[in-house]
Amino acid sequence: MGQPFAPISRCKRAASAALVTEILPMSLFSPIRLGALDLPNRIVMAPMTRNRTPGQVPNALNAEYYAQRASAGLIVTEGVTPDASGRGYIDIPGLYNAAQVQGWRQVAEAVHAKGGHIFVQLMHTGRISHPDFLDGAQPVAPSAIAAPGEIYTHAGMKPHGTPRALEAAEIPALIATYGRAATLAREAGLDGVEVHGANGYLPSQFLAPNVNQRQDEWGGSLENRARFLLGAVDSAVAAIGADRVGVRLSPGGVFNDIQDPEAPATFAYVAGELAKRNLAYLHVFNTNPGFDVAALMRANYKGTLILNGGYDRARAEADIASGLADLVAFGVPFLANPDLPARLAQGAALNAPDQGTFYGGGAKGYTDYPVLAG
Ligand code: 8OZ
Repeated sequence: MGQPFAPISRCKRAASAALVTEILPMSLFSPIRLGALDLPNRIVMAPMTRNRTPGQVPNALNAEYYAQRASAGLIVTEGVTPDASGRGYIDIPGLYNAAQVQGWRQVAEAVHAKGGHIFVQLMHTGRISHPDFLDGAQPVAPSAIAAPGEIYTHAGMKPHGTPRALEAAEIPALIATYGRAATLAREAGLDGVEVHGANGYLPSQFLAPNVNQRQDEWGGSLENRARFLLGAVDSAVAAIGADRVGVRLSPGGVFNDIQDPEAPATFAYVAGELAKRNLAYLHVFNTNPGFDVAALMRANYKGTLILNGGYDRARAEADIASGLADLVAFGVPFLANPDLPARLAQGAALNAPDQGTFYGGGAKGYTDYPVLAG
């Protein structure tokens, strides 16, 4: 006899759940399971460099800034240096020593006290760095090819110099810094890490044929060019589990002089490889480089997909309802609106961002944006 009626009642529940899903499309405010986390909404705070961490140790002002934005389903922090060799901008935080772990602990506690969730973005800047940030050492890169343009240092704007091509023998240890930083992130109480594979920083430099001209197993074929990024991801996964690791990509992006004439093929391959890893998510900068980035990534990535890039509420709702995106990340709107989810829910007006205070400074333009009354 067993349980003769149980399967029937389970069936009924399943049928009615399917019906609800059909009638009510997913919205920005539908809860979602993201790897190891249950999020109350699908609104993500996108990573944004703010240059307010002198000494590279997160401070009380940084904790207040992130805590103010804890109503996001998920906060992804600004780019954080996983290894001292990778610091590429003035006053950005690191995650490679004990003081930084302590600093991140106060950020994690402040965000969690308000019910939020926070992943730290691991950003090694490779050739985009400057000796001024590296105690005089030369930045490292796949090949000795300088990025055009200049970088803002404590002594003003300076040209990007020619980086030093990494020796093959030193690459595994560099990859392992992603795993070490992921372990430190969890020690600090952060919920997970996002590997910054976008925007022309080190993993993206390895992927790009114009920047990576190596002829060993780290360059040449697509499989070889993707080895650094996938290695960094695998290092983080081995350290803290795939359900606490995400990846950010910018398919077709040209920031920091990235050029890849085969970008659709490159990113279809990378998405497919990442999909095998059961990560918490893939986070994609959805711009318009001449091919349909979101459609390409959705077709090749059968996991949780976050889209980002100039979204407003209507476009975000449309992409979530259609199933193109599972979550949407907002950058500048979150910078200027600590209560962005409430404003989106109410259709309230948004504060205008003050571009003059995006990078560097103190509380002004950082923790002093007003929230809705009541
Ligand atoms: C703009 C200015 C400074 C840094 C990125 C970390 O593009 C950045 C960044 C962007 O990911």
